Amino acid sequence: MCGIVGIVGKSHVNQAIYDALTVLQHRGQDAAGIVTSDGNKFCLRKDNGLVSDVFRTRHMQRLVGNMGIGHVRYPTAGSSSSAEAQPFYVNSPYGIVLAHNGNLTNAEHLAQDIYREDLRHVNTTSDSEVLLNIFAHELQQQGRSLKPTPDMIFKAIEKVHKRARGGYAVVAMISGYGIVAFRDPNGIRPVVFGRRDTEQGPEYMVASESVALDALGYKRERDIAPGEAIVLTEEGELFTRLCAENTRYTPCIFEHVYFARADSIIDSIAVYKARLRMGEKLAEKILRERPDHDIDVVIPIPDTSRSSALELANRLGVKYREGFMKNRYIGRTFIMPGQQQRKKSVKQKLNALDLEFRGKNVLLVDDSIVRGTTCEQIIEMAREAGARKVYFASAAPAVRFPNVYGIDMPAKEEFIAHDRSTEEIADAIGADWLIYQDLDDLIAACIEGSKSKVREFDCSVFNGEYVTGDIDDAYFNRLYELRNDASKGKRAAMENVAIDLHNEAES
Ligand code: PIN
Repeated sequence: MCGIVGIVGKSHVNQAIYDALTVLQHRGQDAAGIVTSDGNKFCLRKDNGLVSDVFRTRHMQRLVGNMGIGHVRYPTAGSSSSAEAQPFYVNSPYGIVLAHNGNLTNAEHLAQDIYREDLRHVNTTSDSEVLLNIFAHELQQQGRSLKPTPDMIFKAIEKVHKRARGGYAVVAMISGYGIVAFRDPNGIRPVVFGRRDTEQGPEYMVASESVALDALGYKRERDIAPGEAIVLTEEGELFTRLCAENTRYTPCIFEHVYFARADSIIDSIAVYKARLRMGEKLAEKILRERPDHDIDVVIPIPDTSRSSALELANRLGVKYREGFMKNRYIGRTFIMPGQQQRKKSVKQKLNALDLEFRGKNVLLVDDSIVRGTTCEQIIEMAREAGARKVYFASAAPAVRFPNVYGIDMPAKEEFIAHDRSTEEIADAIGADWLIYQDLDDLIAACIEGSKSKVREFDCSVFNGEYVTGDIDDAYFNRLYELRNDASKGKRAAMENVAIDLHNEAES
């Protein structure tokens, strides 16, 4: 998962983009980048690390200009080297930089086309660089002119949608001209824009989540629609156009389950409200399955599940207690790719408050169960803290299928729910009872009570139905090679060798 931001302002935007990226930091902690446009020159800083590590005063001072774009990265495919940090840059037909959130499912095929047909060169395995080159090529096809027109840009984006498959929310900047943002025809990944009025005229901002607009004092205008593009010029003009045929509004439901911040509004759905309703629905299911349950206390596994656990407890009429305390100064999972290290980190992150567990039947609530490794350890911690019975509820259904639209999930075989029934999963994680949210209830929780036009979602991680319709076994096999823990370890080792060689060469 990644976060994107773009601002066309009336004064230097470096600080504002930095601040927006820190607000979007939960979407990716692996790398960060900012590009600003100063006249006809781009100023770029990007590297691996958290926003606060990547940008020092000296970098910020160099990032001058009244418009710019930024990115925080969580790696999805390929390597996680700093060369693949975003934004990417091309210098033809204009100076263009681009950052995106999502994943192109036909990136390999497109990379070959770029080389053979478009006669362009991509220097990394990043699908963002592929997307940038496709966009640049299609813009070039619109004819020669010193600056593009909105019409040329929209026509190029129409072509991009015809060639690209997958989920993508994109922000790009054309040197000396303006910012462009667009969203895939299914609206899988979120992107929203807002406006702030100043004495010099309006300033515009696009971002992955509305919470970034709030923090910077921008008023949320609306989400960018599936297949829609917006052009924001340096002069403060705004143009929009629907650039795809056959659009379908099927955003990723996992944003609401876990990824997005609770205070964001995505596709006119308040994420916080959706999570409260997830708790409500879970409570109804519990009461259906065990009307005479013996739950003494509901305890969330911090942080995401708090809102659903709270409403679940309310509905059951059972106490809600904070039984786990989280150390906020740990949690960068990207430095621990292997299973062993992942196991070790849970105890460092969470501590159980014995007094909330001793002698009680506890219902632990988490947003989802993916590998099942952390929940297994948490259940063990609850027992060590003296719980009599440990029940476990997941605010989402069982995760059984890989995500192909930008969420870095393990290979199919690594999901705890792979080839297991709910009872078998309960056994495997050591729970006395396991309750999963039903998919219909999850969908209803996101939609009910909102003003959203969304009526369906991409729920592929739960039901294996991929809304782009282009995912086959061959794709999964390639994904498996990239994502299983063994190959991740191997890749990390190879990267280390490369770093060692580089260091040797430098010393
Ligand atoms: C919680 C995020 N959430 C916790 C992500 C763990 C699955 N895991 C998905 C549960 S928070 S496991 O936002 O960081 O607070 O099933 O793989 O063990």
